Amino acid sequence: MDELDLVRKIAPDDEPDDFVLERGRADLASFLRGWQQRTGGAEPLRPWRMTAPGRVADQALLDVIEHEGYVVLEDALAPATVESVREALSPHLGAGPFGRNEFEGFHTKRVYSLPAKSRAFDPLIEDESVLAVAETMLGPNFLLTAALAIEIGPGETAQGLHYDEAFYSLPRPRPPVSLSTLWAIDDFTAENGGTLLVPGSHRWGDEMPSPRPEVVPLEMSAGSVALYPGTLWHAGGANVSDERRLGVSIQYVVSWARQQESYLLAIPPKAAREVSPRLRQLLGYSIGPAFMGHVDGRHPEKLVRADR
Ligand SMILES: O=C(O)CCC(=O)C(=O)O
Repeated sequence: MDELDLVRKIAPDDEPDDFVLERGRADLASFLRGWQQRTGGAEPLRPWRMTAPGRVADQALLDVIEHEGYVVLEDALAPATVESVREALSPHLGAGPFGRNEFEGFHTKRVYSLPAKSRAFDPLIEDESVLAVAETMLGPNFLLTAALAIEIGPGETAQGLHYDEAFYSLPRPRPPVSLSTLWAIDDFTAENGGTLLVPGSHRWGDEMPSPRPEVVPLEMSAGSVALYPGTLWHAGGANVSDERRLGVSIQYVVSWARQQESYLLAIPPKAAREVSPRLRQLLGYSIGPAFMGHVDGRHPEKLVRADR
């Protein structure tokens, strides 16, 4: 079989219909209308913080990310969803070890590979507002690259500043190849380890400017989510409180990059049948243009369906 035969065999008309997802997008005007209705127009739109606009990405939201390097959607999760995430994590965190190095944090617990552990995390991973931003930023067929919980305990010191896609050796400045989200399961405060962000640092070149610019602590209530490109410099904050700070980090990447977590091993075909088609696609049971990800010349979805 030559290369063209392969393309004909697996893409695009060989793709299952539910892989081509059409999502409605609200325009700026309708976002602002909704926001004004919720706030009575009384509250000014702060530059980097918004009330979750519902299940849409919006140019206003993308503009804030582009300008500031991050945005916070407040109250993006219902309290019941926050609690179900906390419950799903509790057995893993209770028993789980602390970090193994400075980066993971010696007073911090991490639970990796969340989609392999519970369906409680799916509403976060599949949040339509986040996915719409990801699609605009990363293009079609983007993938999940990491999904982990981070519980910063009392006594933790601040993590080293870094950006999440540093391991892709691509010269900066450049557009991001990944989108990071950080969901607050506890309130994030400046005292309990709220993430330290460097506004505008997504535009930096390869070197960190000197002197080091000011960091801003990410303060947000439980149920909120921060979105930032994988090029934004940030760090977990020091926890000088006596409470733990639980967050869930979910990251997406362009379709052509290797995922950080090996989801096809963590959620093999038999288990993948039990998750939604959209999540399967994000895990990597999908084809990136033109035929990246094929299995023996076929769409991976066929393997999942056949493996009964
Ligand atoms: O949990 C946080 O606040 C961020 C941690 C972080 O950036 C990381 O571990 O890569």
